[in-house]
Amino acid sequence: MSPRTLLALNWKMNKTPGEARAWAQELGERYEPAQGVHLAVMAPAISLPALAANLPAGVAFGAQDVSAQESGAYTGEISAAMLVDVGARYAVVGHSERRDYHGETDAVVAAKARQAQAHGLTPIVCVGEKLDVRERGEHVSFTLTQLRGSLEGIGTDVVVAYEPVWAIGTGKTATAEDAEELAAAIRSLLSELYGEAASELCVLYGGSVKPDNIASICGKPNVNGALVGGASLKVADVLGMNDAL
Ligand code: 3PY
Repeated sequence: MSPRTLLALNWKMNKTPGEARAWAQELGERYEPAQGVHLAVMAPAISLPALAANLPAGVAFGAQDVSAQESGAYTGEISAAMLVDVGARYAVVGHSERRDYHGETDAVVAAKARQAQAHGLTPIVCVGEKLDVRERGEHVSFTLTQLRGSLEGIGTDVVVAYEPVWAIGTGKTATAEDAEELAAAIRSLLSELYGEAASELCVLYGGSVKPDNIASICGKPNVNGALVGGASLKVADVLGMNDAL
């Protein structure tokens, strides 16, 4: 059985709680679930209660990060237990913006993913190479090494997002073939780590996904959906992507 399609939205640091509420209400008025497509919104933590109260039934939500710690003297951190308490189902970990701007290593990413899983959240583990790595032809080995380190001690309730850094926020999108090359390599690594369960896991592509390119990228055999940045902010674009899948 192939995994169902996950359309995961990454709002990044956009929308106030009031704007999140209005977005969720607008979605509720216009959203028609697409067969086999699971929609989930990754929002700033402060907006999660607004999503919990206003998203239409069947649409999940999650956080863009989670602490690697259980609780205690970690000023500014948000714990997995806090996210679960507001109804979150997912936590993105290891987005390239956190790896770059907050110095998160593979070991930190794995610790966050373990903490998420320990509380029943599904981590969405992000990996992907920068442009110089791709230009040297080392993108597959780089991404798999990053993934192996980021999955240390992680069980099978996990989603992997391949996001080439050169395609994030640049308007440049990987071709569907580029996405499939890495998704297939990721699936092989998941098979080595998890055996047959790997065929059921979602491998997403992320990086400048929009309504007009999502179908070709997600039409590839090893790509089970997308993690979407800019095009996740307008309900019309989200409906366009949902319908295209
Ligand atoms: C993008 O599409 O820019 C993303 O970073 C999605 O996570």
